[in-house]
Amino acid sequence: MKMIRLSKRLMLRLKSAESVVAFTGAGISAESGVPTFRGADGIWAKMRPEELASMAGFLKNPDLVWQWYAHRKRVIADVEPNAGHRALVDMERLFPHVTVITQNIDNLHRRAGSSIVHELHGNIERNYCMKCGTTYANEAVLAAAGVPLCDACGGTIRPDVVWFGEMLPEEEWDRSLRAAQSADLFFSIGTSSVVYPAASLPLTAKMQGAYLVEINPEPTPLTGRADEFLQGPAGDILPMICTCAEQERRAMT
Ligand code: BV8
Ligand code: ZN
Repeated sequence: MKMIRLSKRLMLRLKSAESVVAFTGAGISAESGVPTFRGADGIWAKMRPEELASMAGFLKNPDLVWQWYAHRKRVIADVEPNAGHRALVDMERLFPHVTVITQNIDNLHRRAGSSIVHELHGNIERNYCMKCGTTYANEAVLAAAGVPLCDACGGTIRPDVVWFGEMLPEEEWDRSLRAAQSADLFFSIGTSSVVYPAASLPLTAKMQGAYLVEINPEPTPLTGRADEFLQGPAGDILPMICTCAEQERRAMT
């Protein structure tokens, strides 16, 4: 594991921070075995997001879209949270307020034990009828051959995720915006920062005075605006940040 040096400014923020936000994308789940979107082996390498993760795509070919979500549901059911997810849980021991804002639909932050998780793009473990709203767990929809239909009204069931062109869940968005606006320290972790409005949150936080740290093995459109860029895998860097924060904050007591 490549040693990463944290700047004096970050050490000072780790010592004094009250409210910390961790904003995550597919990269934090890569080390669990969940393919990213735009990575080389990424899902999108083979298909265009708009085609599958959109109402137009679903109406055009519901079978293909359901096969794709059924595949991702099975992949995600077989993986476990990794050291990166666990480090964000550990942060709750070190800082008074820790908020996870995620673009991931894989439920791994909840499974790791994070207390406050705002899912901006939904959750692949939830499904609902587009006609009457009845909700369904994965067991029920994965048992169906082809496109699952609602027992109550015969309507078509869809995964409870946000498709391109769809609004984000209002409450999750409002809470995420408030958390970003009151953060002392904002980590942008494992995201290519290209999908909006989610990608606007890091700069919203910075404009409100947060110290903005990006964690990613590759630079992104955000890198030039971040206060600090820690280049490497989240599963290595986040536990290291927890160790440093513990030392800095212990020195305080
Ligand atoms: C909306 C759920 C409005 C479904 C998802 C032009 C300009 C700006 C915006 C737009 C535009 N044209 C269209 C838009 C809007 C569009 C958008 O932003 N498009 C982009 C592509 C330009 N946004 C929308 O449509 C949003 N809705 O705008 O509604 C509206 C207004 C009025 C009325 C009605 C509507 C909805 C967007 C949500 C779509 N749903 N997911 C599903 O998953 O199936 S988006 C999905 O893709 C993810 O949730 C995530 O947000 C995104 C993928 O990005 P990342 O998670 O960052 O993953 P990626 O693979 O790209 O990057 C991984 C990174 O990790 C890499 O940088 C890699 O280096 C790094 N990494 C790899 N390994 C590691 C690592 N990092 C750390 N550790 C490692 N080990
Ligand atoms: Zn129904």
